[in-house]
Amino acid sequence: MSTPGDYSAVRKDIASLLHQPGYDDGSAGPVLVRLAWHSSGTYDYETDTGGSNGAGMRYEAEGGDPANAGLQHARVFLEPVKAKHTWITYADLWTLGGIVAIQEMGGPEIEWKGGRTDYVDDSKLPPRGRLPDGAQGADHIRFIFYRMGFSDPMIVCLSGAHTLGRCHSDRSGFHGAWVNNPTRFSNTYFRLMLTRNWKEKVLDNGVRQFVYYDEDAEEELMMLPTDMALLSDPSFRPWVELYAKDKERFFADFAKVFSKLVELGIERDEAGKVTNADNFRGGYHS
Ligand code: ZEM
Repeated sequence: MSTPGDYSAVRKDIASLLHQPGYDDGSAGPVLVRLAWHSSGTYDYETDTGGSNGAGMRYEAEGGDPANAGLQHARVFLEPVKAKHTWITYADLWTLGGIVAIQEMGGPEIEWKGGRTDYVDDSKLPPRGRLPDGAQGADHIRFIFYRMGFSDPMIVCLSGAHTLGRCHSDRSGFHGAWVNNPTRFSNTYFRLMLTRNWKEKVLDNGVRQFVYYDEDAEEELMMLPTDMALLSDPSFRPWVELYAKDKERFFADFAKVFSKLVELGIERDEAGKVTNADNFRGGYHS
């Protein structure tokens, strides 16, 4: 137990569960980052629906979306933290999980504020299909991310998260990691994208991706079709080049854009208090 609002106690406990020797590359970090992103990335500006408020992945409508396959692992990793700090909402815990994981994996410190609600407002539920499909191209990525209010440079920057973690055949159908040190936050994704000779490959399950055999790592690394679209699109590409050569700039921009991501749909007053969360029904008192 901790005092309600003591987020530093929660941060500490998230940090100490990241080491998971039996799981993937030995870290819960990447899948926690994906949980934070998919919690928030359903947001639509025009209708003010979706986003992290409500922690909708607890329910089948959102949790069972094929786009969210595998994220139950992330939620299970965080369950002991919720059991210990019962006052925190899932919506806060799932977004904070990604923030702490990025920092612990060597990434930037990212501004994060609490106060999200677990109260499910039926009028705010996102339909399925709001999250991006890795098999598609630049038009699709723009359609998905413009809906959340992101620009082309922000899209490229956010995609740099693919320096973390891997694709799982039994989750998305894609297979492999983007870089050979996938539990360390860096700009390697951009550097490899630009400098390696990526070849199209159709996997046994019929899924199409791009691969490059890394002789040093003795491992085949991968890119999604949406990743490669950043390289071929004239508005995206200069940002790939910038982030590949300027790691500091990438870290600084990523910190800004990821904190914007986890704030989608959260309204605050000047003091930072959330004004569109029903905390009586969903928050501290639930
Ligand atoms: Zn991802 N992502 N993503 N992404 N992603 C996967 C894995 C991870 C796309 C996508 O289709 C996929 C962002 C944007 C986009 C992470 C973070 C962020 C996987 C593999 C796919 C298929 C899932 C699996 O099989 O387990 C597409 C199309 C995107 C937009 C164009 C953004 C934005 C992210 C955060 C800022 C992370 C960390 C992973 C690794 C998860 C893991 O379990 O290792």
